[in-house]
Amino acid sequence: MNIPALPFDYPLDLPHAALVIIDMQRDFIEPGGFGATLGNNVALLEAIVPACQAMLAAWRTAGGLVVHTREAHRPDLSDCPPAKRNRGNPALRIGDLGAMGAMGRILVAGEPGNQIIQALAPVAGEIVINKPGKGAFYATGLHEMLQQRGIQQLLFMGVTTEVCVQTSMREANDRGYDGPLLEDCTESYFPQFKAATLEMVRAQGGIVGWTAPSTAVVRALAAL
Ligand code: TIU
Repeated sequence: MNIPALPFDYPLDLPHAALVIIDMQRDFIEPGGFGATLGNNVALLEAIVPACQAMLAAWRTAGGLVVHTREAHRPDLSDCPPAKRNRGNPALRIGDLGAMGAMGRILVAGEPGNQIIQALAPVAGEIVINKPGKGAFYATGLHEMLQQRGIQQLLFMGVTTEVCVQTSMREANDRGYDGPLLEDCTESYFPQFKAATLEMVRAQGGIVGWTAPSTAVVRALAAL
């Protein structure tokens, strides 16, 4: 199945492919969460949710494997080094109680803000991983889970484009996976960073991977 993509068409092999949804959690998408406390406009990120829903629905209908990640630390923060915690707003660090309190402790597993948004909630049979780093492969066992299932291709979506999505895509590339970044299903708090990331992923003949609109994948899946 050829997906129209850049820098050239992508040969999708559905039984060996997984859709990886990076960190579509309340912390980043909803007001009062970690993203907002860093001073970001979370409405930018919320705008991709309908496209993500359509892509996820089409992928599920086609029977593709889905991986959801959450940026999440243990409650004792033993997996959050000072190099990560001592960043951003000094009054609101990872592990602190968020601004309004309703989202719970920032980027801590099990807290309300750490849940994947309702619109993209995982269903039975899908892989859900908590990741302590920006990349989905660091300290998660994801590579082994994908190897057990014979997965070789990864389609990426989620937030934020230049931080956790790009890091995960580069980690995947080094581990032998390839695939497209779905350009309308990823977003950054900085539109220029999203644009630059799309460019750098597909530059130099696809040095990191491909970029494609999710509608191209949805159309190809519908024609199966
Ligand atoms: N998931 C992810 O990208 N984590 C971040 O902290 N991103 C920011 O852009 N801050």
